[in-house]
Amino acid sequence: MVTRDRKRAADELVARRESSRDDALARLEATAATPSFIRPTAPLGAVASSYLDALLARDRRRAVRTIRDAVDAGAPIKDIYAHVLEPCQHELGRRWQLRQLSIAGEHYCTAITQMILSQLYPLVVSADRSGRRLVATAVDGNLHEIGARFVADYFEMAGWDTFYLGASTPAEHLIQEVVQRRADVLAISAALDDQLASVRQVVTAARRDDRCRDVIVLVGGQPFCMVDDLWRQVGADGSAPNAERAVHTAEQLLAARSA
Ligand code: B12
Repeated sequence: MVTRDRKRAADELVARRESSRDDALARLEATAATPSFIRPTAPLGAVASSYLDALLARDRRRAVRTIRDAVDAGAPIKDIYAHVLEPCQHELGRRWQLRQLSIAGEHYCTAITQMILSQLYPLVVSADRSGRRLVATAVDGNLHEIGARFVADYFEMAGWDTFYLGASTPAEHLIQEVVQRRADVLAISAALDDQLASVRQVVTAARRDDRCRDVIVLVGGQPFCMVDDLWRQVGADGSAPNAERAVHTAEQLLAARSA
């Protein structure tokens, strides 16, 4: 009896593994069909290409120099974010999924991008302050911190005071922070479908807390880029496909609220 149960359990495990391997292969094929995120004819396309080359060559000094040269040549910081750093990060993901880049390689490249974001930060702080306040983070379980960081930096460039909490902030602690910072907007980021439950948990916690009554909740990240009204389904006030549009959405929602 025990042996038969074990055999059935083993058969189920193999079947599950095979179907998840099939899913993984299907995803791989879909990614193979995705063209590179680096297009030499796009704005700052040549810089993006050189930056990616330097990352893949594991040449940190060249990567830093490439960005510094672009800034010195007058490239706006927003363009460096949107046309160099973001497509290069997405391209690393594509290559990782195609197994052209190891996990160690992706970690190395991402660490350089994070270092560069820190170096650029003094240029991100805008002289004109709007008096508005933002708390931004990746939801509980989400280790992808760069999307929320981009969002925070764009709000900072628009004159907001921003409080960026990094990766994986548990809902309860996040709500406390929103209250203590007197945030006008809470921006939360998810990268995978299985992080949507955490998103919903934060939105529900914010809605239940009277102190967050006036807080606008924005959600974003990959899953929200794939399904148009997913933000509505998780109970948020809005979403945006990128950091630039996130600022517009927040400002529109605030203006509509005070009209
Ligand atoms: C670096 C990286 C990691 C790093 C993150 C390190 C770090 N410190 O951040 C590590 C190694 C931890 C990691 C782990 C995993 N990763 Co990963 N990762 C990436 C990668 C290559 C880059 C992410 C990044 O930096 N993007 C750059 C930012 C700027 O772009 P963005 O996140 O899209 O954000 C923009 C918009 O989405 C939007 N946005 C984002 N957040 C918000 C929030 C709001 C409110 C708004 C309005 C807008 C907004 O604006 C941003 C700026 O314009 C991506 C590839 C990709 N396509 O993004 C894969 C990727 C996201 N990872 C993936 C996977 C599968 C994983 C793992 C499951 C792998 C594994 N088996 O362990 C784990 C999951 C970990 C976890 N629990 O979260 C997949 C997800 C596929 C999916 N959606 O199902 C991707 C897409 C790779 C791929 N091609 O398959 N990863």
